[in-house]
Parts: sequence; structure tokens; C-alpha cells
Amino acid sequence: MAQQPPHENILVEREGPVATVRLNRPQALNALNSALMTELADALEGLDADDAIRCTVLTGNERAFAAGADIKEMAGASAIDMLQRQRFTQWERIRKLRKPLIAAVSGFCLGGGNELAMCCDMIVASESARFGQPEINIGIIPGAGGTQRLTRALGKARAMEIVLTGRPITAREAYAAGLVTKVVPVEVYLDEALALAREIAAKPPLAVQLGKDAVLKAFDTTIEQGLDYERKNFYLLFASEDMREGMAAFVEKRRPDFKGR
Ligand code: DAK
Repeated sequence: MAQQPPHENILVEREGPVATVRLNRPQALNALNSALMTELADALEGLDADDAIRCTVLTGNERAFAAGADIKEMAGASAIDMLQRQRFTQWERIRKLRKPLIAAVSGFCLGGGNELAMCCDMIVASESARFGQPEINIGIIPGAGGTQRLTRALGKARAMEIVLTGRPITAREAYAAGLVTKVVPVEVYLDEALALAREIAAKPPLAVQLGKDAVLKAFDTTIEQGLDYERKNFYLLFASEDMREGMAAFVEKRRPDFKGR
């Protein structure tokens, strides 16, 4: 793995093929300042490039996944400052990760925090999680994908309500609306996310990667282009050793040993 400098705003742990990255500014409800976002993008890219890691869980703490971008950092900024800070770069780096990223969310998941959770491939939520885009209350709108991803996930009517009222929804509402994968008691939300990560980490990594890639493609293609894209990823997997191993193991009634090749 590429050497990474020590982090001030996040904690990174690894256990076998699963890494956990924890947002760690509890005094500010994990508000996403520039330093945190840079550390996060660096760390996630490092894990994405690490052959030993197959899935990552991104979490906060019980009280907050993240309460949004750091308002204190943004408060004095001009439009040109915002443009020149180029904060979208870090978000783009996270959006382009190839390995699966699971958000384990408890408590406040607001503004940029919700946008970050929605950049992840799945969300495991504790019953106490609250998802919202309260930017309207401070005179702005979501700036890191909230209007687009919420609308795709929940449909226009629910997305409009969330973006225009700023009112958060509960974990159960988020589940019913299709935003989150599962809702579990607060005591086990991280364990559940880790169990999901371990389950995915045991699958053939190339198939996982190309499956993620194909699902994400559905957001920006016509059905015709999407089906064509899926088919090409599907064919490509017939060039993998893991496909031979998976099918041979099925025929021979044994457990497959996937290598990621
Ligand atoms: N920024 C900075 N500090 C925050 C914060 C935030 N978003 N949220 C909470 N904190 C700080 C509080 O200021 C407080 O600090 P101290 O006063 O103790 O120093 C501490 O965290 C604890 O918060 P509270 O005392 O307020 O705790 P409560 O339980 O009373 O209330 C709350 C919790 C979540 C309801 C409340 O803190 C709150 O309303 N927070 C703000 C939520 C919010 O409006 N979020 C949206 C922010 S705008 C971009 C990418 C993304 C974005 C923008 C640009 N680019 C790529 C360019 C995203 C924008 C946003 O997210």
C-alpha cells in the first residue's frame, strides 16, 4: 500500500480485506472541512489502489455521520473563493473509486454529510440516523450532488420536499424511499456494515468492480446504452481467472478461491 501521512481528521483501520475509515471531528459533528476532505480522498484512493483491500466502510460516530460541510469555513467565502478552492476535486476522487464503499450512518447525516453518504455504494443506517439537506436554511442549496442523487434515489416529489424545506427524514423513511440498504439498531449499525463489507469482500473482486461500474452507469445512460455497457462488462469477466474458478468450483461442489485476476 502507498504510504499515507498520519491523519488528523479521520481514522483508518484495516482488518483482512476490509478497511474502516472513520470521520473524526466529533467536536464539530464531523463537519467536512477542506483538510478532512483532502485526507479522506487521499485515504480512500490509497485503499482503492491496495490489492489487499476489497471493500471499505465509511463511518462517523453514533451522534453524527457528518452534519455537513463546515459552515464556519464557508461563512466568509466569496463565489470566487469557492471556485478557486476547487473542493469538487476531492468529491470527484471519491466518486471515481472502483471498489465498493459502504456508509455506516448514525445520527446526523446532513448537507454534505448526506451527499457523502450518497457517494457511497450502499448505506447501512442506525435507527437514529437522520438524512437531510438543510442548506436552504443557510441561504444555499446542496452543492455536492444532493439535488441530483436525491432525485434519482427518491423521485422528484420527495427530493423537492427535502431540498426546499430542509427537513430531515428518519432512517425508516429513508429505507422506505430506497435511499438506504438497511436499518438496524444503533448498537449494531457498524457491525452490520462490516458484515456486509466482509460478505462482498469474499466475492470475486473483478466481478464486484465491474458490477459496481455497471450499476453506476445506469444513472447516466439510456437503457439501450446501459444494457450495451453491462453486456461488455459481462463479456469481459469471461476473460478472468476468477470466472473459471467460480464455475469450476460450482461444478466440483467446492468453495471457490478467488484471486482478483
Ligand atoms: N459546520 C461547522 N460546525 C458545525 C456544523 C457544520 N455543518 N454542524 C455542527 N457544527 C458544530 C456546532 O457549531 C457546534 O460547535 P460549538 O458551538 O460547540 O463550537 C458543534 O458542532 C455541535 O453542534 P450543535 O451544538 O449545533 O449541536 P446540536 O445537537 O444542538 O444541533 C445540528 C445539531 C446538526 C442540528 C446543528 O449542529 C446544525 O444544524 N448543524 C448544521 C447543519 C447544516 O446546516 N448542514 C449543512 C451545511 S452546508 C461543496 C460540497 C458540499 C457542500 C458545499 C460545497 N463543494 C464541493 C464546493 C455542502 C454544504 C453543506 O453541507
